[in-house]
Amino acid sequence: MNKFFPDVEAIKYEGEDSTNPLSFNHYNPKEKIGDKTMEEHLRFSVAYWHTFKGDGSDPFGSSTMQRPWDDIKDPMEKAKIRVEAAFEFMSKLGVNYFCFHDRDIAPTGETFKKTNENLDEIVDLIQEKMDETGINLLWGTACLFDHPRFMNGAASSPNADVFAHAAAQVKKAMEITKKLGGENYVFWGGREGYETLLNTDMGIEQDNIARFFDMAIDYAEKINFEGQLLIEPKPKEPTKHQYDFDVSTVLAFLRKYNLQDHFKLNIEGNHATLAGHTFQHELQTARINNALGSVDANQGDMLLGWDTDQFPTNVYKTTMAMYEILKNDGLKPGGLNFDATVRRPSFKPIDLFYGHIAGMDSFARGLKIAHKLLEDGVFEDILEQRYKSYTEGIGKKIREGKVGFEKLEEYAKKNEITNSSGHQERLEAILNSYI
Ligand code: XUL
Ligand code: CO
Repeated sequence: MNKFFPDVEAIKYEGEDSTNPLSFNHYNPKEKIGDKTMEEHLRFSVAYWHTFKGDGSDPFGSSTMQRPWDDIKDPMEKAKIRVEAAFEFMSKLGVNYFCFHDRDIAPTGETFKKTNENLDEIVDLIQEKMDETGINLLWGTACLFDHPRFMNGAASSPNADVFAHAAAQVKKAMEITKKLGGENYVFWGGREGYETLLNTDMGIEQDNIARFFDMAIDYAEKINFEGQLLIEPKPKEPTKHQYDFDVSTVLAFLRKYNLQDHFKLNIEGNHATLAGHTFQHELQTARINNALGSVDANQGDMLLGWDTDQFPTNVYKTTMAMYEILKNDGLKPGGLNFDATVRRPSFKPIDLFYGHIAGMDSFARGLKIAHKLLEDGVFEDILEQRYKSYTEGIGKKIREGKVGFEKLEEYAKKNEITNSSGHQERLEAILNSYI
């Protein structure tokens, strides 16, 4: 496989001192960090939509990207060449997983039936390539937001015919995900949200989404799909207000409709920041609720209020993300999917390698630093000290539910309060010394 990216050989780990831009400085797949190799910890995945479909167009201009399949006109032919190129790219990069939307991999046909036939043909080709390379499917999903029929949402559309179409599409997407051995299946809200409450009944729309998820659970069971179902929160874009706003909103939704045992969350870096949280906040909120499933590894730009889907190169953020992931005992069967795209002026095919290498090295560094922080018990010891008052005396009784307001009033009347400093600045300096 050396047809589409002839100037690039397999990317290798060359250590921190290497200046070869087509090498890893930190990601050394077989190196053990604690009890697992880096490859097992990180479970990197390439996003088909950005890397093999992204053309660099934005609301102000047309495509900029130069890609090996640009000259091919026939849509099915193009889809096949993309598959070939994708597997050459992923093999050279040394990534073991990929993710796709149904509409990324195959073109739509005149009818729904023809669209599914197109999908089947491409899925067979993908299967062949997966067998040949050993690359696996991290997750599949359905694109329920691009086609004009989904202008008002999919499962939340006020039009029941749209709901039905979305169900048919997810049914097929689950089937192909299962066929390809997908380890997870993702639901991202797409256009499940609203523009104005003047024409929206949130109650009906959210009940309908829950009904849709019930059906998805039933169908997964029916076809014996054993992968993890994931919901990906996002606060805005494309709709003004997305129903899957953030981790807490999704957890409340799942609990309201008694769906919490069936889903975990796929947390995306830039979606967290758009919701006004840090990436780590969202990861920890999911982790403490036993709902951290997978990660869309990217970053935003703090000066922009939209989803820039940049490759994650901020080592502070990758460190704190890996800290949460290690505390979660990993992500498996989830992984780190680069839901990230090169910038519009990074239009050369080689930039796809640079982008992924930068993301992989940043997460590998984050993993090493987070592991050291945990090994040294840096923040663990501080937390233990900070919450010590709950391990004995009145605090222990509070934790064990042995006292109420009256007993606490008695206690409070007799006891002076002495607070301790949070030492935040010192902690930030310690973190700096590890980074
Ligand atoms: C959109 C987004 C999606 C999902 C999959 O912001 O993140 O690409 O990851 O539908
Ligand atoms: Co995403």
